[in-house]
Formats: sequence, C-alpha cells, structure tokens
Amino acid sequence: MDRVASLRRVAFKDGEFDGFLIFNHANLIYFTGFSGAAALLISKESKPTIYVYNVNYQQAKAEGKQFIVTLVRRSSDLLTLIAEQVKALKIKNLALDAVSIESWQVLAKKVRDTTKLKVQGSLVSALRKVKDSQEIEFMRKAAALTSEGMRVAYETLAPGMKEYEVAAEIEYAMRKSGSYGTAFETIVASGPYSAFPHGGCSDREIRKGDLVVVDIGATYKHYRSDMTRTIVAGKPADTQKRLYDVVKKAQDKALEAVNPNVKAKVVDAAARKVIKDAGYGQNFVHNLGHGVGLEVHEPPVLGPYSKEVLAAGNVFTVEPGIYLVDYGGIRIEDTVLLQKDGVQKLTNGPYLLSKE
Ligand SMILES: [Mn+2]
Repeated sequence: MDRVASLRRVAFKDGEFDGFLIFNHANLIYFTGFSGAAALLISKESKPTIYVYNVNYQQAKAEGKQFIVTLVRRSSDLLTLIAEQVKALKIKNLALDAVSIESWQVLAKKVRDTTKLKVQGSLVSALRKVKDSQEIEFMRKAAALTSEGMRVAYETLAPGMKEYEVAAEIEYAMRKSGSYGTAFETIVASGPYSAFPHGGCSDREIRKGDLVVVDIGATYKHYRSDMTRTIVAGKPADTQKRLYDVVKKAQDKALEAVNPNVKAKVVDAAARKVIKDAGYGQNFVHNLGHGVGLEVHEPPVLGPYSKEVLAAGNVFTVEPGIYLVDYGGIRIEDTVLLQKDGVQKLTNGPYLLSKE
C-alpha cells in the first residue's frame, strides 16, 4: 500500500493526473504483491480497484485486502468495467503505465467525453528502480540461490557432458534450495558458442579446454537475480587466463566507479576502458549492465548511451565480457546493490577460470 501512496505522491502532486491505470504484469505485482490481477486503477482518494478474472478471483480476495476486487465476468469485458469506474470516480486525466494500441483505442473511445489518457510508465519505473527493504531482502535470497547454482556449476562441469546436463544440475540445485523458478533461460554456452553473449544451451558436448559461459538466475517471491561465470572444462590455456584477467579487471574497475550519484555511463566507461586498453574494445559488444528486480532486465541501464544517474537502492548487474568469434567468449557478472555507503555484491562466487 505504501507503493500506491508513493505513486500517488509523484503522479498526482501537480495535478497533471488524477488517476493511474496499471496494466504491465510486473507493475501489477509491484503494487498488489501477487500475480493474478489483470489491471489496477488508482485514483486520488478512494481505495484502489484491482480487476481479476474468475480464475484468480478467490486468490485476489484473500491476498488483496487493501483493494476493491472487481471480478471480470466472462459475459463482461475488462475495458468496459474500467471505463465505468473511471467515469464514476470522475477521473479527468488518466495516466497509463503501458497499453496495447488496440486497448488504447477501445478505452479512449469509451471515455472520450470525460477523460484524457496519457502513457506515463516512467513514473512507475522510477519507483521500481529504488528497492525498498522488503525487495532487498527478497533479492538477497534470490542471489544466494543463484550463487548456490553457480557453486554446483563449478562442481559439475566437465569435459564429455552435454550443455543441458550442466544446466539441469544447476537448475535442480537452485530449485531444491528454494528457488521459485529460473529468472530466465539458463545459458550454458560452450566452445565457439561462448562467443555469442546469448549463446543459449544446447545438446553440444563440452570438450576439454572449452570456454563455457554459465549465465544463471534464480527467483524468490517474484524477484530475480543474474550471475555469470566463465569456466574452462579442464586446464585453462595462457590466452584464456590473460583474457579472463582483463575481464575481471574491467569488473573491478567498474565496481570501484560505482557510488550514489555517479552517471551510469561513467561506470560503463570504467570497464570499457580496461577492455579497450587491452585491445578488445570491439569485442565487448553489449552494455555493462542492467537493473534487476521483478524483471531480469529493467532500468537502470548501464551503457555508453545511458542517461541514468545511479542512486542508493538500485540493484543492477555488472557484466563485462570479451567475445572472439570462432574462439570463445568470457563474461563475468554479478548482481549488486548500491547503498548510501557503497556497493555490495548480492551474488557471490569464486572468480576461477577452472576448478583445476
Ligand atoms: Mn545480465
């Protein structure tokens, strides 16, 4: 309910809006605490209304005590119910977080005599960027589960195994320790596939000496985590070690640059400089990092063109990489929390290129 109050504060303060309609799934979880709502209508004073289909109605009544729960019957229609409520509450300027073009057209038509619509999702993402203490607690747990998965990755990975077998062991370990599910599709990308940042996970057999990029995430109570280590199956070669040291140094430099009020692009540049100076500037083909929370990719973006300024309460990844086509790739990633007094890693694991 606090979160609804926060949105009211930022959205209604100067009178630009007197209503806010939430459609985005992650935003609905953020405000309601559960995943069954189809929409949420927040007005200035009255209790917020959540709209739910029959399948989620009982759960919504049980878990959504601070909301008016409106059932969307099969004979009725979500946008009609919302339009009726918007009119009943005399909302004149309605902000929406996100909406399909189709729904926009239908809703705009239904309220055309009474209400102006405007998409203003950035107000919600600004709130979601700064995690509260409960969110941080859940993200610490998700990160601990992810770290456990990585521990098992080091333990299991060996030449002769298929990529999916390693993924299965990791996912099983995370799940058994309490993960609600994977935060995204597990990546175990070996040999030449490690050179593709989103190299996936296939039935390829891992060979001795392969670089293997392991990019995994657990979920806890809707909150996600994201972590990568690159592991050599067997004994690492000198070139592999040299590349690894560059990527590790890039991550260290980026973390040194992180503090409240620093521009995200400055942090990206700190990592990028290390990789560029080593001669691999062209091979770091993605942003340094991204926010994590209810979604695995959310604001703030840490990249060369980012306009974000980092702030206490942000949770994001720091994940430099070097990718050499036909050779392989190396990425090191941790999910970190920025607090007033500095940055803290939420994911924890060794920076070892091999267990040997
Ligand atoms: Mn990531």
